[in-house]
Amino acid sequence: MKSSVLASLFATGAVAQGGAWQQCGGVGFNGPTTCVSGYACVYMNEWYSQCQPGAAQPTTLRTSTTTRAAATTATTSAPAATSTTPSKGKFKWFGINQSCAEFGKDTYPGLWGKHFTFPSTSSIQTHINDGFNMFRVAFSMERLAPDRLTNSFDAGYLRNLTETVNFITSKGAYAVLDPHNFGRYYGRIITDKAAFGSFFTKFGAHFASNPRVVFDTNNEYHDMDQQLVFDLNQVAIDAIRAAGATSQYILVEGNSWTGAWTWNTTNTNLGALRDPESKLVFQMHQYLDSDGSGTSEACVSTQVGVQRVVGATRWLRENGKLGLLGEFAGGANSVCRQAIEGMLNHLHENSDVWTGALWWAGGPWWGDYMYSFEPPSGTGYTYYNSLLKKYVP
Ligand SMILES: *[C@@H]1O[C@H](CO)[C@@H](O)[C@H](O)[C@H]1NC(C)=O
Ligand SMILES: *[C@@H]1O[C@H](CO)[C@@H](O)[C@H](O)[C@H]1NC(C)=O
Ligand SMILES: CC(=O)N[C@H]1CO[C@H](CO)[C@@H](O)[C@@H]1O
Repeated sequence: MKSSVLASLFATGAVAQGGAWQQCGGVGFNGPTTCVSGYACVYMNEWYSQCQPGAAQPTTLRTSTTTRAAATTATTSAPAATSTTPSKGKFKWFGINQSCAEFGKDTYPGLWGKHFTFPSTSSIQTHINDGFNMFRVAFSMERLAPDRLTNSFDAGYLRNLTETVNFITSKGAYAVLDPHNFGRYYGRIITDKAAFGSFFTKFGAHFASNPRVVFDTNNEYHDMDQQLVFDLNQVAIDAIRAAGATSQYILVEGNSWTGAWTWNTTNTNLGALRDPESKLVFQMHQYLDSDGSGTSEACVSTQVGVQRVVGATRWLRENGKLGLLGEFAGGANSVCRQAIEGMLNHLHENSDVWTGALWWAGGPWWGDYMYSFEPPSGTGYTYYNSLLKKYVP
């Protein structure tokens, strides 16, 4: 590009400068590649450069050589309060997992108010006021269908679950129904596909008339036969559709805890799942600690978020699929914050294939849990709400 053309672009203001912590480069990025005064565009990886505090070089377009050099001198100080808007793109969904109705795994059915509870509608309302529009409501299959997967549903648990769902959807948000069972029932891997199907026949029929419900086949299959994971997903899809729930999206999940970082090596067979309504969304999860388990406050690096999801982005695009990052979180520290912002910007940038993302987790019983997104004082909520709010649709 001729410098005169560039000069006129800058002169007319057609190309703005990136604000603090904004994306300023990367494959497929078309926004401003320079940063406001006091910030420099730092190369983080092929897909993501970011405006970080440092010497600004506001009028030069960077080559990867100069940005790589800048990266080596980048500061890692805590981020200033940001008021930037995220990169271009628009999510369909952005929200919070609501975890508590599946608590008390050692005690089935357990007692409401002692071993498990249901999400706080006032907390959900607080999130809705901030623009969040999807809530993934975890529950346990053992409490809904006690003793046998084929048994009829427990009326009290179903009523409480339905009340939570109806509260969410009556406010115009989406409710994900999340059987938080890891492909297991009373701790054993589910191998009876017909019984699994019968659960979803009843479940699909019960929620068939609510178009803002989103079905999830199961939370985080793991250490299971790959064909079985495929079959369980397909059986659930077929049962939900046959029960008359034809307008809703269905989230499928993969093996290996449905990890985004291992999707392209583990779960590629799931690309062959079939839905007569063509409304499947591939739900993946991603944590940013060293083993990806979401058990440490520490994130591997400021770039790890993007690094762990780019392969999934490529898989979704190459296979013509949609994805949802159904769980993500990081500790309340600046390394995690940069890693999460980079990852969300990448997803946002690729919102043609990524429908959105859901933080793990809200719920009234998380106490001082490092990722708690429960208002008003949850650790994750107080540290991350201002950042996450920027991505709501
Ligand atoms: C459902 O919620 C009510 C309170 O609204 C509670 O009294 C009851 O025990 C709950 N039952 C189950 C099975 O969750
Ligand atoms: C697979 O995904 C990982 C993690 O995102 C990525 O580093 C790797 O490049 C991907 N491989 C392919 C072939 O896309
Ligand atoms: C990463 C994370 O926090 N996972 C939790 C998911 O929820 C179950 C309980 O429902 C916990 O046991 C996991 O630790």
